[in-house]
Amino acid sequence: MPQARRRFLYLCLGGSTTLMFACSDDGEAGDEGGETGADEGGEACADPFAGGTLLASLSTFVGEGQASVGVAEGEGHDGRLALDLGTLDADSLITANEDFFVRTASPDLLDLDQPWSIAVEGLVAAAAALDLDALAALPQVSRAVLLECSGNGGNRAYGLISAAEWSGPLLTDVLDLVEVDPAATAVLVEGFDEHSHVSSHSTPGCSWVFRLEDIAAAGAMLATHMNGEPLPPDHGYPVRLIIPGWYGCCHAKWVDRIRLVDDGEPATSQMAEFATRTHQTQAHALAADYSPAIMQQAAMPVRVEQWRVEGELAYRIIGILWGGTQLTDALAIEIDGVVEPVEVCPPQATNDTWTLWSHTWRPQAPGTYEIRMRIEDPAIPTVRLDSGYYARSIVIDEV
Ligand SMILES: Nc1nc2c(c(=O)[nH]1)N[C@H]1C(S)=C(S)[C@@H](COP(=O)(O)O)O[C@H]1N2
Ligand SMILES: [Mo]
Repeated sequence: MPQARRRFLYLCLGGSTTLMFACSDDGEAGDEGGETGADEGGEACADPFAGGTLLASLSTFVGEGQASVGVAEGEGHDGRLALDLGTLDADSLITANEDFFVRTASPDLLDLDQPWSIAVEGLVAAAAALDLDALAALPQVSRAVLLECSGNGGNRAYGLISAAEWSGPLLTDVLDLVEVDPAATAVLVEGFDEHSHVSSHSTPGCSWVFRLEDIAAAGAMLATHMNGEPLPPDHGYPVRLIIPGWYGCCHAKWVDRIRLVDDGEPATSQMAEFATRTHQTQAHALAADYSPAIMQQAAMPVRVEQWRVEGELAYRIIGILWGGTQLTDALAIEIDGVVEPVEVCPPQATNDTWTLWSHTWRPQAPGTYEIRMRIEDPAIPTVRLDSGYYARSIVIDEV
């Protein structure tokens, strides 16, 4: 069986309902069009390294820090764990719960001895307290969704990014349990954040204001499960917000308050703290002036493999493509100023989570090479990508 076909099957077997739907959708498209789909996947994704030998795998990029990569550090508000992206493969595109990046570990002042309750207040006919049974009684949805911290960077080898399958009720269904005042235009979702150890360098607290139409369009959910397990403590047990496509800072963990508000609502301190990193034009005073904190389409290499194929050395650059709001086949790679298209196979099938790609490379001389990705489609915004934010450099010793 060609390797590409195996990879495609791995993707389908990833344990995700959404991915399985994506696969069967692809299959149907293939049946109709006769071009793509699982059966033809092997041919479509020819493997230029078939029969070759993998000699080495380089995943240390020049000038990057390894802080908390694969090893949890700090506690409470300073608790961090970064995912080791160098090991990412087609069968680990859903991150295991214990490997999923952590930004803020479980608050030690969280009282889980009391039954959990979410206060729903503000512009509602009557304030309510929702317990976990009320959430469990609603229709449950499951969705593979990638989270990236808006502060993800080279200091942690870009490891503040991971994907999991989240399950729970839609936030819109939760709001239907209360009588929302017609004057309400937005909803503030807040998570518990009382730590006995207070961070020296970032503001504790996690609340964000979302327009009602944005939570409906994104399919925001109050997740109680992660990869089929109750949420782990560091990921928001017992309930967190998941708003597919938005930066991590919007996904409040340990959600205990939901407030219906109007356009006069001030921005929260997190909205101000993350204004630059979520690409706002400024830290606006009013929440209504913030644009949705969505992750634009982005891509970067995660490792460079050295192969011997038919007696020759060749390199295979493996990377990820994530974010964005529409599918693209316009990925391109720029190595020291030379741009080439990247054929992503199997192609990007969702913007909810990441897609792996690989690219064959034959550097002409040993040296340090900068790798930058591009999306060659002017209709797709890529402000962060184009700024060079995800450019990574690798040392090649042998050609
Ligand atoms: N209550 C609470 N929720 C929070 C945070 C926080 O500090 N407190 N951090 C946010 C940020 S900045 C990110 S990137 C994500 C990370 O989610 P994870 O730790 O499950 O990966 O959680 C968000 N939710
Ligand atoms: Mo974040």
